[in-house]
Amino acid sequence: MRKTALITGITGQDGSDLAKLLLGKGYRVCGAHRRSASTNLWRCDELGITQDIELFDFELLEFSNIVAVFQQVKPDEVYNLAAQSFVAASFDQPLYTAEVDAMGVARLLEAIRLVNPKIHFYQASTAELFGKVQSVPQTEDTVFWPRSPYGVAKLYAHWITRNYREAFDIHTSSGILFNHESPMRGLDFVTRKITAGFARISLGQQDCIELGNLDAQRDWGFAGDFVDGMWRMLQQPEGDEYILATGVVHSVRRFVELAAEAAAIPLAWEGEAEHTIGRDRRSGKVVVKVNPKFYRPAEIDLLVGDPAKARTRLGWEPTVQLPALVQMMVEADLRRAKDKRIQ
Ligand code: NAP
Ligand code: F7E
Repeated sequence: MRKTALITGITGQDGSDLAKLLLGKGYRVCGAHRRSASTNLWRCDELGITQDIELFDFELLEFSNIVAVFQQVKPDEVYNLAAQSFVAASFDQPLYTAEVDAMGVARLLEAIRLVNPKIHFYQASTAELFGKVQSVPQTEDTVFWPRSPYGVAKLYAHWITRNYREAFDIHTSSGILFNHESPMRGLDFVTRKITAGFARISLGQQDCIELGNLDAQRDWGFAGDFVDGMWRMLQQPEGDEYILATGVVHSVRRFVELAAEAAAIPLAWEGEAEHTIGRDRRSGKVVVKVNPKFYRPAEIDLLVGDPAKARTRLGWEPTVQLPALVQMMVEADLRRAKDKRIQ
């Protein structure tokens, strides 16, 4: 029988990518999005799937709204991808972040308990739980030490998801996902800020990219691989927790170099720390500079995951390495910049 999936955060990077994957598998896909005067479905539009999704007004802060949507949709699987997902913003809006990213998940789980405890539930956990990392690489057994209000809120969500599995026997899973990117990434995040920046610079639409900590190191994978891992988790006989990661780490500085190369801008670094700049060797213009306003009150220096459990139990493999990912993102942003439609 045709399965029904409800995806919260359908307007986001992962929500739109997962919707495409599930439509390809024959699912009825229902997308939950925040009501607004002008809902922005550009990602679903670009993927050519907007007409194939049933859309529902949905707000994680409103319990009765969540229950009503569950009753209407009657989902077999719920993927909770909605969140205030920008770590830097969580330092300025910690209470709002907790309401959405922590209590929002408790509301969803309560709604499942009330409406249909047979629903399979996916929670978007995060490598941010590891924060000040206590071992390298991080596994499902590594001790958590979140470093931002976002990470702390997601830690509550992670534990309440496990608790509903243990206490109420609900099929809940958490994917502890390391950073994953694609041409659909939001412009606030460092990868897309860099690829969109170099695309615009190469077309004369922008002068310079201002960045924060160039020495932060991340395990960046491809979002398309990661949404496939989410689906695999909900097909298992039992709910569980899995790391999805590539196991390979690069610095923000290295990401900048790869993106400059993909945009055919020869880059030369000068200076150190907050005085670091990157020049276009041909023109001598400064195209990258550090602005301490992008430093975080508490930083995570290094995240790198070990996806062995997902590999063994789910048969999951990351397929895209960073240079190819950067190339894909820069090419997409060059196409968009030519049409002046970067968003
Ligand atoms: P994203 O692009 O920022 O998308 C977040 C989605 O959540 C958007 O559709 C947003 O809607 C929606 N949303 C925000 N607040 C909401 C609320 N109060 N009620 C209903 N919807 C709300 O994030 P993403 O990169 O796709 O990530 C998906 C999930 O995975 C998030 O939970 C994120 O925290 C988590 N995660 C992401 C990564 C990563 O590297 N991408 C890694 C680990 C975990 P609007 O369009 O209305 O803003
Ligand atoms: O920062 C440094 C910044 O904002 C990555 C979210 O999807 O992944 C993401 O969180 C690193 C940090 O991602 C700038 O300080 C330097 O060290 O791209 P980001 P994030 O904070 O790792 C996790 C797993 C999630 O769960 C989150 O939802 O890059 N950095 N300069 C900068 N970061 C930004 N945003 N902007 C800069 O100018």
